[in-house]
Parts: sequence; C-alpha cells; structure tokens
Amino acid sequence: MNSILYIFLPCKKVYPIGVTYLADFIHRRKPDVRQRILDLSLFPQAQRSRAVRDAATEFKPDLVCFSWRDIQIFSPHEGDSSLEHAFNFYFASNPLKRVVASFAGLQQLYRYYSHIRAALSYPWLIAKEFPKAQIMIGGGAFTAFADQLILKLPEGTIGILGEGEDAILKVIEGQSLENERYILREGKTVRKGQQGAPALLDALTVDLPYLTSIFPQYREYLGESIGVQSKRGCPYDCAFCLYPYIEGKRVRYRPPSMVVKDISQHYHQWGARRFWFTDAQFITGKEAYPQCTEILERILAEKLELEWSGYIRTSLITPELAKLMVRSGVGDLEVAITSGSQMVLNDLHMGFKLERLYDGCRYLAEAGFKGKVILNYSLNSPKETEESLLQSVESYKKVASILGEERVFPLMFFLGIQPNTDLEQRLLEEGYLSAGYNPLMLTPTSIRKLLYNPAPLNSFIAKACLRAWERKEGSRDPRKWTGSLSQAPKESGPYADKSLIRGIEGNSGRDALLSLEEILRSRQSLRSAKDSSEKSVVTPAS
Ligand code: B12
Ligand code: SF4
Repeated sequence: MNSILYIFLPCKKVYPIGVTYLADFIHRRKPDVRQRILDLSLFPQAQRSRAVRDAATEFKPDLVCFSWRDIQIFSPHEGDSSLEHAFNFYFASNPLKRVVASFAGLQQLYRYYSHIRAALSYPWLIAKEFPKAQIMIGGGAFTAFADQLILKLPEGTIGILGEGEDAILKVIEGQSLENERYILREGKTVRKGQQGAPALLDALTVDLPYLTSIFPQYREYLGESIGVQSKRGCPYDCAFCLYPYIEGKRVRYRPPSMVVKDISQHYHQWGARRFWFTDAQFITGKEAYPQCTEILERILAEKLELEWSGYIRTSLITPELAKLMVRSGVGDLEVAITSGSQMVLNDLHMGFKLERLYDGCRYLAEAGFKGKVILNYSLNSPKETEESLLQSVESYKKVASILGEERVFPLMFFLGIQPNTDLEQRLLEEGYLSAGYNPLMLTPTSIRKLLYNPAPLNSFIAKACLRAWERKEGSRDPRKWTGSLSQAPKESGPYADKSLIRGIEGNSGRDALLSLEEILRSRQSLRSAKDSSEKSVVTPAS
C-alpha cells in the first residue's frame, strides 16, 4: 500500500493530535508512502460528504484511516446544558419545567443520534464509492464503543482499540494483526486480537514541516491549544475510568527532549502558545517525577513563554514540582477531587489521600500559582451518605481557603458509566445495569441510569443543583458547535476544554454545594428536633 488518507471524524473542534502522530510515525518508517489528513470538524455538516468524496477522488488512497474521537454528548457535568435538562426532566417539581426539559432532551437525543449516523456514513461512502480502498478505524470513541460500532461499519473495516501506530504499519506492510488489539466483523462473527508488547515511545517525535505539508488545514489551529503526549498508560484503578483500558496500565514515557522538541517546533513554526499534555495523567506516580521535572526544566531553559495544562494528580505535587510548574507556565487546572470523603474515594479505588491533595494545592499556592482550579465532584458515588456529602462541601471550603475562593470553581461532574470499567462491572453484578445493555442506546430510562445519581440521595442533590442553576438564569449553553468554522466557539480563555467554561463563568457549582449544605443541615436539624420531641414523650414513662 502506498497512500493513506486520514479522516478525523467531526467533533467539537480540537487539535487532531492522534492522526498527526500516526502520520508522522508512518512517514519515519515508510517515507515513500503518500499521506494526507482531512479534518471533517472544520467543514459545515452539509459539506462533509463532499469533502470526503473529493479528497478520496483526488488523493486515491489505498488505505483510509478514520479517527473517531468523541461520541459522548450527554456529558455528566454542569458545563453541558444536557445535564440541566435531564435533571429538570427527572426532578423538577414544576410540571411546566418538565415539559420544556423533555422537548430540549428530545432535541439533544436527535442531535446525538444524527451525530453517530453521520459519522458512520463516511466509512460507508468510502466502501461504496471507493471499494478498492481498505478502511481502518480507531480513536477514543471507537475504542470506548468498539463492540457496538463494528457492527454498524462496512464489513472488512479493521477497527483498532487504543494506539494505532504499529497496526497501521502492519497493514501497509501486509503483515498479520494477530498481536494487535484489532476488531473485525465477518458476517455475523466478530474477531478480536490482543496486543502483544505495547510500543515503546522512545522514537516518537513530530516532524512539523512534513506534517504541515500533508495537513493543509493546520492553519485553523494556529492560536488554539495544541495537544502533546508525554507518556502513555495509567497505573491507577479509579473505578469509573476508561483511560487504563484505552492506554494500558503500564506507563511508557517519551524522552523529555523529544516532548519539548515537539512543543518548541509548534511554538516557533506555528506560533503556538498554549499546550495541553494529553496524557491520561501527567504525574502518574513518583516514578514520573524525573520525566515531568525534566520536561518543565527544558521549557524554562528554552525560554518558551507558553501556557500549559493537563490532567494532574494534585496529590503528587511536591514543593519543587509546584515551583517548576508555576515558572514554566502552568495554566488553569482541572482537579478530580471526586469526593471530600476518604471512604468514598477508597471505595472508588482512587489511590490518593485527601490530605496529600490539600498539600499539593498548598504547594501550588506557595509557589505563586495564579490560575483557576476546576474542582470536579462526582456526588452520589457508591457508598455516599449525607455525612460524606457534607464532607465534600467542607473539602471545597478547604481548597478555597488554600488557593483563594476566587480561584476555585467546584463543578458537579456526575459519574458517567462507561463500558469496560470496574464501575460498569460492579453495577452489572448488582443488577443496576442489565447484562447486554447497549451503552449507545439512549432512552429516558437509560440516561437516568448512565448519569449515575441513584436514590435515595438523588432528589435533594438534584434539587440543590437545580436551585443553583436557576439562580444563574437557567441554561445558557455557550457550546454552539456543529463543528463548522463559522460556529466555532469564541475564544473564552486559556482553558482547553471550552465546554467547562460555563461552569466557571457562573460558578454555579459553588452554589450547588452550598445549597446542598443548606438542605442537609435543615434535614439534620429536623431529624434532631423530631428525636428530641420523641425523647421528651418517652421520658416520663421511663
Ligand atoms: C486529553 C483529552 C482531552 C483534552 C484534550 C486537550 C487537547 N487540546 O487535545 C480535553 C480535556 C480538552 C478533552 C475534552 C473532551 N474529551 Co477527552 N480525552 C482526552 C484523553 C485523556 C486523551 C486524548 C488524546 O489526545 N490522546 C493522545 C493521542 C495521541 O491519542 P489519540 O488521539 O487517542 O490517538 C491514538 C489512538 O486513539 C489511535 N487512533 C486514533 N485515530 C486512529 C485511527 C486509526 C485508523 C487507528 C488504527 C488508530 C487511531 O492511535 C493514536 C496514536 O496512538 C482521552 C482519554 C484517553 N486516555 O485516550 C479523552 C477522550 C478522548 N475524551 C473524551 C471525551 C468524551 C471528551 C469530551 C467530549 C468530554 C465532554 N463531554 O465534555 C471533551 C470535548 C473534546 C473536544 N472535541 O473538544 C472521551 C471520548 C470517548 C467517548 N465517550 O466519546 C475519551 C476517550 C475519554 C473517556 N471519556 O473515556 N479531552
Ligand atoms: S482517573 Fe486519572 S488517575 Fe484514575 S485511572 Fe483514570 S487516568 Fe488514571
């Protein structure tokens, strides 16, 4: 095979780092293979089929590699108005609000299904109009839902779970995929392979001039946050998380010099100033300290004046690392505290101590950190009680007292149940989910289950959230996106995940926590008043 067309399936505009790494990897090993990257998010929906057809006609690829990054549009967090509609639909006491929410919910369901249908139509277009081309597909969303999606794709499509470098190379060379995580449908049978040793990342760098030549749309990303991967894999076991399933548990590091070379090329050649470490976890443990430290030191040594962010375990930040982070340009951070109860955290196998998380925040404050911290709470996790909810409110107050209230933005980020996670397994065993359920099939009942917020605590958590969101004048979802350029969200600050901006702007998470505290305290005082009146009735007889 001599030519590869990469097609990044439409999603909210985000730098398509995965396909850039794949194309670069192939180019280093097979410089004669012609390659082209097409990012469909940058076209209005009505022009996407034509863009696929035109690119395939002009480029004549032997191999078409589809990259499917996102499917989830029902996000379980308050940056997304679908959570508010869902809560209004299930919990609002005003029937009118329920009716309005049901219409909004229907619209969102329609968008969700059309998004999936449209994404599937492009591989079908290639299969019908360019039958000689081999089709491959991979990416985060494909990996998450491979079992369901492979059944909807043209027969013969090679699906790859997780990283795709070696698999694509093998397909071009005509080698067997037996040691890769492939999935393939033959009629009604689905075949799967298991990855042997995962690739080491010691040679992964990006040749930016080459990339620029095969990705003419790169200009649309000038000024955007650029993804950089410094390692793959996460050794933790957080019950709800899919990342170790996607990337593996074994951590593989890229040499810091190569990571910073990537950054520096984008900095000097494209003028990029904002970077996002796309690692499942930037600080994966103490073993990662030397690599993280060297990356940050090199950013400083090369005098790159940039802003960076990523998923960071605050509990692993040391005073030295905090200083380096701040000096090298760390921007806003998203910290998954999840709960203020150590018992709830332990039950979710989060593998960190709250005290260490507070220490990390303290070190950042001492180092002069001036960014925002989004503090994600997954209220109503398994083992949650009224007491543990109050502990979560306290934990917010504690972090706010360390970093300053004006910097800390709690965000309600309910547990979303994802396939191939411990949480899903546990809920299947408990009968909360039924075996064989389809995670892509959204109905009012399944949404209620998948946005994990079970009884008995659900109703007053929802009440607290709705109360807070109403105060902020209801739903104003700034994420007007269809992927088309004209409707791309306006620059709203340095944070890479623009969908979370809504939660920051309104700071409604703080109100939700404080409302929850109010509700819980009044329940407690009602209970103790009831107890004491019962006691006073009982006392004379005893
Ligand atoms: C970093 C990250 C983010 C960052 C991105 C920052 C940035 N500037 O790039 C932020 C925080 C902004 C973010 C946001 C969101 N994310 Co995100 N994100 C990730 C994360 C951790 C890494 C993605 C990444 O860039 N990896 C590094 C690159 C190199 O890998 P890659 O793109 O996956 O490509 C590799 C493979 O997938 C494969 N591959 C890719 N394409 C192809 C094609 C072929 C043919 C083959 C063979 C292989 C292949 O090979 C590539 C190289 O090895 C993943 C989870 C994970 N661990 O993978 C979630 C993930 C991709 N995100 C996810 C989601 C849902 C979102 C959001 C939509 C969440 C939300 N509801 O708000 C948003 C919006 C994203 C957007 N479009 O704007 C989901 C997608 C699955 C799903 N349920 O749909 C994931 C998988 C997390 C999860 N929930 O499990 N995200
Ligand atoms: S939540 Fe973070 S630390 Fe936990 S398993 Fe997922 S990526 Fe790793």
